[in-house]
Amino acid sequence: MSQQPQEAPTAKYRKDYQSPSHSITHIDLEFDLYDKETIITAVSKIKQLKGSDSLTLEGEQLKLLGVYVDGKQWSDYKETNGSLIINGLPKEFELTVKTEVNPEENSSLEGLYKSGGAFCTQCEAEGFRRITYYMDRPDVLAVFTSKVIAEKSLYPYLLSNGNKIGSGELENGRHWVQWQDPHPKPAYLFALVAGDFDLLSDSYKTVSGRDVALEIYVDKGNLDRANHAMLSLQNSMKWDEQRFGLEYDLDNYMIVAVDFFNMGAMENKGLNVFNSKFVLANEKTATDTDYLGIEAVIGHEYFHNWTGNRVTCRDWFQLSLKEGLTVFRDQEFSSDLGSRAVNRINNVRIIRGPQFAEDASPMSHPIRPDKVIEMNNFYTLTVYEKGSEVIRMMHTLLGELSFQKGMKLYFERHDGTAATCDDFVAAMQDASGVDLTQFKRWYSQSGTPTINVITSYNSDQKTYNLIVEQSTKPTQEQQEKLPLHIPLDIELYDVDGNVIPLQCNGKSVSNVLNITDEKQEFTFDSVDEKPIVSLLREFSAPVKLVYDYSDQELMFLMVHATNEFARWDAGQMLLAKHIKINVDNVQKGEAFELSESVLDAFRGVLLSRELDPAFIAEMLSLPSQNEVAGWFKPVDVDAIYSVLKSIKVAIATGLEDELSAVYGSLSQDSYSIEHDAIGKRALRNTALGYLCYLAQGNELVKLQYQNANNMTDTMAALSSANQAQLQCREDLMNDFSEKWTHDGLVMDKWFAMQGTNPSEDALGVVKKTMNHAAFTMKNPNRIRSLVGSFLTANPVHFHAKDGSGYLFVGEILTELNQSNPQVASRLIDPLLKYRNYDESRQILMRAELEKLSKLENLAKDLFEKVTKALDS
Ligand code: B3K
Ligand code: ZN
Repeated sequence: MSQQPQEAPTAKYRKDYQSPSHSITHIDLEFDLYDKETIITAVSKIKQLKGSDSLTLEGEQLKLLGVYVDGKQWSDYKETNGSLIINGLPKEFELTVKTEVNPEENSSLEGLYKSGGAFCTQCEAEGFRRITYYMDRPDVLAVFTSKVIAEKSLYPYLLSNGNKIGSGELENGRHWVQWQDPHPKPAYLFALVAGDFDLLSDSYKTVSGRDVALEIYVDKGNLDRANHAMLSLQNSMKWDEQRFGLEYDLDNYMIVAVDFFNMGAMENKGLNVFNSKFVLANEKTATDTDYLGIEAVIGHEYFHNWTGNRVTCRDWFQLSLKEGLTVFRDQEFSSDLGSRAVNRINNVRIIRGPQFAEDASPMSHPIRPDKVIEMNNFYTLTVYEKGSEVIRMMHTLLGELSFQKGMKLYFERHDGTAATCDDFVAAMQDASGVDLTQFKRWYSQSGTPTINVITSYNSDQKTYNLIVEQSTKPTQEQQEKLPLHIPLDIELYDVDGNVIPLQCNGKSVSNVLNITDEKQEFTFDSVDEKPIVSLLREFSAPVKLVYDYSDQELMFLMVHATNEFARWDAGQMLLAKHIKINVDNVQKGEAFELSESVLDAFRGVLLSRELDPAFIAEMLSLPSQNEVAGWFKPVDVDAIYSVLKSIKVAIATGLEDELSAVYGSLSQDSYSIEHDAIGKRALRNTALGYLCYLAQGNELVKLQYQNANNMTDTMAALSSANQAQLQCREDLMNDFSEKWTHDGLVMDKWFAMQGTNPSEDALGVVKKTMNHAAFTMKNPNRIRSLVGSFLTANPVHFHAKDGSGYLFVGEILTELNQSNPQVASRLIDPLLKYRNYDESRQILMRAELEKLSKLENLAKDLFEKVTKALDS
């Protein structure tokens, strides 16, 4: 068995890419599945492409049982740490590699492992090398055949990619099924599942009339929770045909829901493996947010079939080629099916909150990284979400029609191959004629650009002038920054809210300005009065906007901006101004203040009869504590918490009548997940989130909890009780836990409440909760719900001055470094940002990082992040 590397892990660089030395056209796998000793036989057809007669294969945590070339035992090989080097090979040969692995002991949930009673695999990014020695890189594409053998009574379903081509019975109660995937693919898209499930079957007729069998496999007893996933899959298939002209290419599409999974889901060809969180839902167990999450993730994995699987990545530095693009596609899917404005708002919250924070952290990297130690560390908000923003900017610059032409050309050129981000941009440029040369810097430059805007009006000339300056601060790994090509979408209004058409030299011009220089000036003519400008409409670029808006202008835009996103954004900017003023007040020991006019602006929104309730709910939601933290250095955690709470109480007090009226008028008798119904619930529960701070709060929350006929309303009550620390909190929490202890997935919601509990003894509560019957450190969902929410959403207690929060997290990370390094590496992020805090907190946080850096057997995952943080 090869060991974890003892010497310092080494980095790989994008610039060092070399094409593969050999091709593998076919691989024929056989799995003889046993809990502790699974034997894998891999027979590959290999051709030499370059000069040398030796072949290097990757492998980790494997017991090598034998190597054969063209059927003959081969001894001219060397097994090193992480690789197998086979020498003296012919130009073309059949290689057989026999390995043994221990799925039961595999707690990393990478490679072949047991999830509950089932065997399953996770191979992206580099997990296939934990199954057999192979050229485990995305630019080696082979036709996979897989034979799966296991005990029939325990594992009646034996699944792998593609079409079933054979099956049979064996002695000793074992059976086998053989699969073949006709589409050549890299090893990271391989999957195997063996288990006993309930099965939901349906079908889909593609646009060209082919019937596709759709199958969703869930744990026994969960069949009534799979319908929404099935509907979402059918909707995804239809949407991709209609909007992108892309049809599914196999006769079956299988999804398996498993409880033990490191991330959301995995797009393995024809056999997606999903975290059960993103499959299972009914109104009793899932919130509206869960339903929407399922739709988005089912869509995302399905859309990967073209953007990821049919065209894959040449190397892992190109990850955003498939992820940024597929996130863009899933965002468009959700927006076309639901509310575009609400979707945009939620995506922008992620960019402005955690993604901007990542850009400013020791882990900052371009959407196409240049240097990687552990690939799993780069499945980041930058690669995914900022990557999607980069695709969206191209969409804005080209327009839907040319963008779709670009997609078509991309598939014509690269279908069935492994491509690069440059290939994608080239297709977009060639199909549209839009010059994207400078735009490509978005792929190589990290950090968040700032756009500074100064405006002036000339009443004699009737001209309006915009001076736009852009700059990007140096990031840890990249000091030099160049000007980017930034699409800046703007609109002008007259005092009555009418749109003033944009004209330059008498000619009408686009709303989207091309910002390409460090400093640029735009002059618009025929502007008859001093206008009000709406800037960065639709968040047309992932940048920080600096513009000196007055309160009055923002209140005007909240009402008159034609773009719904811009209205919401004006509300957020107004809140931001007053949050900043009050943080300053708190720090100076002065009183909290919020003017009547600000309250009036939100009163107007609340009383609007035209606006969609879902949108009003977003307008009334404050920026998160984490987003606000990004505006300050050093971050004053306690002051920010107290200001956000004071704003809540001020709005609740000032708008009590309106909030109560809205709350009373929006109750619904039955539950449906139509968007209209979701919107009403969202607004009603937003109102509750304010009213809970008032005298009536305790009764109101208790009543809602008792009367709720769906999980959305139950959780809204529980979360209000939690945040406002209501007297009923404990009773409601106990009731919930008694009802759901048997169901880990539902209990995750409860664990998150414990993780974010604002009581004095928050950490004590978290520690105690770790002994709850439904909690286990083996399940990533449980860890993220309890410990993850403490770290990311309970800043006051995670950052407790005595360092107790940091110490606790250090201990958890030490444990996870052994059992599941990928999960450890996700959790550590808040600790990396220690430089943002005051000196005494910095010292305490750094001490934990230093302890971790000295761990024996520190996994590559943590090594990479800890080293970067300590170097900062
Ligand atoms: N491609 C997978 C993520 C794999 C993560 C590996 N650590 C899911 C997705 O983005 O669709
Ligand atoms: Zn993806």
